Amino acid sequence: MEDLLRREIIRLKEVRKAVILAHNYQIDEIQDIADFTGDSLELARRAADLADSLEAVVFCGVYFMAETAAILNPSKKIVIPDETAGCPLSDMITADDLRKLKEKYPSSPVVCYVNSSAQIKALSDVCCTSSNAERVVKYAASSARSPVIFVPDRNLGDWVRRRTGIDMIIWDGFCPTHDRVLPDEILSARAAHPSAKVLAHPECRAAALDIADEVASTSGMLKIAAASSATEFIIATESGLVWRLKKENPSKRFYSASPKLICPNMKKNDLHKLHRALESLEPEVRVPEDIRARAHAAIKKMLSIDGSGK
Ligand code: CIZ
Repeated sequence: MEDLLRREIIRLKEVRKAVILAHNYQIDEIQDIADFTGDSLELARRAADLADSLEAVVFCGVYFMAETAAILNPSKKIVIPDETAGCPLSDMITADDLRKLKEKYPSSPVVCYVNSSAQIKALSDVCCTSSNAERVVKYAASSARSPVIFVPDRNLGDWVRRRTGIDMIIWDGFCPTHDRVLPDEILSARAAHPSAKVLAHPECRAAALDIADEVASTSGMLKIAAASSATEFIIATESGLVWRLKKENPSKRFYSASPKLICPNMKKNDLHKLHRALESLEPEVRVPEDIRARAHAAIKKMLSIDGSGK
């Protein structure tokens, strides 16, 4: 049955001239059938570089990621298998909240984490990802004398502030999946696997980051795991990445730092919904042109600061 569904997905993909992009946190079956798996920036770049012969992108991730792909590539149809796959972190700040903050600190540059809505990106000077946040904030600070406004993730903002000493006004948002990982859970995982290296995502709390061996984005973790002489790793980020880490490093072992590291929104897309999305090319993700153009400027600014992206 599943095989039939997979074959149908591959057939429809050809018929629709579509490409399937999947985030590193998607379920295993989706990662396996996708044309490309990556973090939100890598996926958005793929979406922006599509061959002219392709007409649609089925974006398997959460809404803001598909929106980022739509911002970068207005000429293609961007479809998401489940449009209710939202991001509580991105919902923790509204455009009004950010407008008020900008009024309060009119000379402060605004840096927004990619986990934000198109409206928030449109109100920001520059966007960042978890791997380039430090570089982007340093750039923003060098271009102004006022503190840098950072939205919406307090843990990533705090991590950058602690690394750089830059004066920052940090919004109090958080990713519920990463924020609930407790240092004690990491310590127990380490006790069970004493030679494992702990890799933690900067969306985790400071107390968890402080006991990690390395703090990295998902693309950073993939690079570290591949290059390291260590053979065991405890992974403090959403569990979907463990699948890809194992696949790309079959001789190494990976353990999730906590059973809580499952994002319910990332797990909403499945093969049936992917099939339906390919069949109907719905639900489509659209961004109004005035917002898209301004959000695009904030993303382009990031790319110019960090030419290599993630
Ligand atoms: O940028 C992304 O895709 C996210 C949300 C996390 C990461 O570190 O890749």
